[in-house]
Amino acid sequence: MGCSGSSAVKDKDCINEKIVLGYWAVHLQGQPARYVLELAGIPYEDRLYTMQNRADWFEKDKQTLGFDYPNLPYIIHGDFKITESQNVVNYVIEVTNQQKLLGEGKDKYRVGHVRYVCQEILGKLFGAIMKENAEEKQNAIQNDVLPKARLVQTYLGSQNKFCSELTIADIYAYVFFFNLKKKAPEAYAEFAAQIDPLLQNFESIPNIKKYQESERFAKINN
Ligand SMILES: N[C@@H](CCC(=O)N[C@@H](CS)C(=O)NCC(=O)O)C(=O)O
Repeated sequence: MGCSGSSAVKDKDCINEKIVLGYWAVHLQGQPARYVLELAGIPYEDRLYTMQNRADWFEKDKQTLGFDYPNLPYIIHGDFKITESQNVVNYVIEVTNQQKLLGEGKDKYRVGHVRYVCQEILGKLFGAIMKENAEEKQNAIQNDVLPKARLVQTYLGSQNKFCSELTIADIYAYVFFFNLKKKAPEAYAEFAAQIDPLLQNFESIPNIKKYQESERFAKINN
């Protein structure tokens, strides 16, 4: 269909519509968008797909919801429908007026480094932990994941967030290290002293604390 003119992101047709975020009930590529929505404190529908009911996505919604590029995660906001995880995050940041999460001036691109590197190693971590052979799994974590994770840790230094205010860099780093800690605790051990404060800082934000104690979070806690 292509672009159809420059309608405002928050146009009158969708402003009163509830945002629907569709994604698997896991903490991977769709999780940063959940955190952005939780930080905003607005009601949204967290539409969870599970492996047990994967046909709900692959055989039903993927075919029928009308996406140009059907994939998970997705956003439906009124008639507006988008996919691609980074695109989805950018949309929820803008529509919830949280552009400050992107950083300002050159910080925007420093924040971008952390965001995109963490997204990359999150994907590689997932690939590694799916390996059934224990040695191959360890090698993949050591070679494909940890070198860049160490760069992120060095860049963080002794701070508990990357900039003076919370940014999307903290959210992506949180999601990556949360998974590393949970799925490969032995690999996480070398990061604990420096990264635990970043995890704790994020978890102490009132809206995040409330979310992580809620039924919504429990449902994806696997
Ligand atoms: N480039 C896409 C990749 C999305 C992707 O690989 N999604 C996985 C889950 S993380 C999926 O299961 N998609 C469902 C599908 O392929 O239909 C993005 O960043 O959103």
